[in-house]
This record gives sequence, structure tokens and C-alpha cells, in this order.
Amino acid sequence: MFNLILFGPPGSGKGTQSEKLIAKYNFKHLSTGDLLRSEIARKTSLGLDAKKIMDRGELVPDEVVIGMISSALESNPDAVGFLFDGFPRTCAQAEALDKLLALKNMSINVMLALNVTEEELVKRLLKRGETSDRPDDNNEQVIRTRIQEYHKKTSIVADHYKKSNKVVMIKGEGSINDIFEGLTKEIDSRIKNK
Ligand code: B4P
Repeated sequence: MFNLILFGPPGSGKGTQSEKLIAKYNFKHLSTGDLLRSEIARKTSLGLDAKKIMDRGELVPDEVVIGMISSALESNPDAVGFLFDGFPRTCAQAEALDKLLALKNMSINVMLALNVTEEELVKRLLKRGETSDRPDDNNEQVIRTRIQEYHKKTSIVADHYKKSNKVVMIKGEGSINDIFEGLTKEIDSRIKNK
């Protein structure tokens, strides 16, 4: 079992790199953004509440996303490992994740943190906004709010994992394949040493 957190600000390439990582390693992909968007698409009451918050660029309440992750862990008992994408985003989420994993005698093996400048983040998200139907990518002010939320509530989550030496910074600018290589190098060396 190998559990990985792919970390970074909005637009840093988490979703993009996750797709390639799950294809290579067969991890179970747990993206709270995707889980929330699926609730919105199905018009569930959770989805309708979350949509208003996400459209403003703010974070959905901890108990909602922790509940989603808890049931996803329960429903995938045979996973070879989990790739957490966009979760945890607050210290409360990180503490809850540690507890949920400990109940199953599991822990996080590594947090790979993508490093990208703010101007590049805004550029990428506005570009995606031209073709995606994501309302949170269409408006520069909302994008800036998402980045502020990251600085206020999410970036400190890395400190939680630094205490146990689990954080590795990865250059998040350049070609998608070069960034992927940087990530796989770190994963492979850890899988080998397990
Ligand atoms: P998420 O779905 O997690 O999305 P994101 O952080 O905005 O984007 P991501 O980082 O995955 O995108 P990527 O860089 O791959 O969150 C959306 C919202 O959901 C949050 O704002 C929040 O409201 C809510 N939410 C989710 N999880 C939550 C939680 N745990 N707690 C509370 N609320 C939560 O892609 C961006 C663009 O960059 C793409 O167009 C891609 O093609 C491009 N790109 C990627 N790599 C590139 C490269 N190397 N060069 C150039 N472009 C690149």
C-alpha cells in the first residue's frame, strides 16, 4: 500500500499529473474537486450547497469533504494505494486524514508539492476557463480568491507533513512530461525502499 498526496495551489497541475500517475501506478484517485463536481452534476443537496461556495472560489466546509473521503476509503478496500488530489486543504482535514488512515493501519508515504508562480497559475486557469464549463475558472477575481484561500488555509498543511519529513518540492513549471518525470522519480525511489 502506497499513499501519496499531490499538493499545490489551484492550477498547479494536480489534476493533470494525477491522471498520468494513476495510469502508471494504478492508484485509486481521490480528488475532492472531482467528487464535489460529481455531486453538483447529480444536483444532490450536498452538491447544490457546495456549488455556491465553489463558484465564489472559497473552500467547502471540512466536515463535508472529510465525509466524502471517509466513504471513498471505505468503498475501496482493495486499492493498491490512494492518490489524494486537492485533499487535505486545511489542517483539520490533514488531522482527520491521519486518523482515518490509522484506523486502517495505513499512513501517508509522501506529499509531492508542485511549485508554480502565481502569474502562471492565473494564466493557466483563465486559459482552461475559455473551454471548460467550470464557473470558478471564468473570472479572474474568483481565481485570485482561490489562490488567497490557498495561502491562508492550505499552504500550512505542508508544515504538518514536514514534521515527519514527508514533503518533497517538485518544480511545477515546464512540460507536463518533465514534471511527470520529476514526480515518478520520487515515487519510484520510495516504492523501492519500502
Ligand atoms: P480542484 O478541483 O481541486 O481544482 P484546482 O485546485 O482548481 O485545480 P487543479 O490544480 O487540479 O488543476 P490543474 O492544475 O490540473 O478544486 C476546485 C474547488 O473545489 C476549490 O476551489 C474548492 O472550492 C473545492 N474543493 C476541492 N477540494 C476541497 C477540499 N479538500 N476542501 C475544501 N474545498 C475543496 O489544471 C489547471 C490547468 O493548467 C489545466 O488547464 C491544465 O491543462 C493546465 N496545466 C497543467 N499543467 C500544466 C503545465 N505544465 N503547463 C501548462 N499548463 C498546464
